[in-house]
Amino acid sequence: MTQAVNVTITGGAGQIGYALAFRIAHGDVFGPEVPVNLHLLEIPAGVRAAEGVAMELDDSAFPLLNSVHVHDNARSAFDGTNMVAFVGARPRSKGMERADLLEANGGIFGPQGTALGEHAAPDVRALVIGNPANTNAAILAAHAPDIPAGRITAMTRLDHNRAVAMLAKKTGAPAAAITRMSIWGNHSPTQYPDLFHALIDGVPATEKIDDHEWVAQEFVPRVAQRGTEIIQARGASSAASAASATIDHLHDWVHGTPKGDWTSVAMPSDGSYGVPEGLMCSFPMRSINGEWEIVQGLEISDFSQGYIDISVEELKQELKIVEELGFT
Ligand code: NAX
Repeated sequence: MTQAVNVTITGGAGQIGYALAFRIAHGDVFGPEVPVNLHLLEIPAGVRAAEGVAMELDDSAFPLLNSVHVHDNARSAFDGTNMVAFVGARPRSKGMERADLLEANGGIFGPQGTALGEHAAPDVRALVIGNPANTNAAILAAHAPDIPAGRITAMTRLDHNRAVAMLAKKTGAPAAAITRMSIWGNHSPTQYPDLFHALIDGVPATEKIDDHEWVAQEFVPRVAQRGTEIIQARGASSAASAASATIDHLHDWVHGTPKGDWTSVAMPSDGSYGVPEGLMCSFPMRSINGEWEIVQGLEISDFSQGYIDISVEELKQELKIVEELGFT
């Protein structure tokens, strides 16, 4: 057996954490040869519940689960960690302004970024799921300047998977036949799911969907609002699908994206496609040798550019607020 990896989940007792921990313990990220030490970080009020999750993980007798630890402080939770899923965040409460939400989360992701930078293993990979995910990741990165830029990411894989599923339903193709979907911008209602480079069984999706009306009126808004649709039906926000998307992101990061395909990841821009350098923006992304690389050379129509510009503008505004608050 190879050496065990340390994986930390923040918010480990929450709904997403509860679904995610079991998938990681089962070996769904690193594969069947790599044992895992799982670390669950919670706020003090969540520690007892996290202990319950740890008990259930023990009771599952996963062959790959080396150990489970519950933490109430970031320093011990990140000590020697190789991978962190940042799920725990401050949710938006009724009447809360965006600036208040960003401030509350800055108070979480600033100190957690410092702890990550000081205690994580040199090869750490971080994925922020907790909202507002892109800007939380930007705050985290600003507090961990020694971690290479591409090692701190934010999740748009759930949006990506939702877009694949919606195109599959529309065309009658199985989800597995759809490749090269892209999510651009912010993980927020301004995100732009882009099917203009997508393939269905290797054939451009635009040969089946040449209807901009459907894209503008149905596809883009429904992908962006899918989270609300789930809440209305389930009475709770997406959890298993969010955990599954987290697994997909982390799995592809470690093992690479399938040949000929790509996925969507929010990472600091290198200036590609005119997105300001450093902005934590979602792009079509390939994973090669364990590193994310922005897919280059895609032709962006005026139709698509209009959407991308709006989302990038929102990201710039969020960043400006947290800069003014002193978090970056
Ligand atoms: P829950 O409220 O069920 O769980 C969150 C957990 O985090 C709680 O147990 C809480 O005690 C813990 N927590 C809060 N602050 C913490 C801190 N400072 N350190 C450690 N733990 C802390 O929420 P859940 O449904 O699991 O969602 C978690 C986050 O994911 C939310 O911010 C949510 O908005 C976000 N989502 C992001 C998605 C994405 O695609 N990027 C999709 C799903 C989800 O909406």
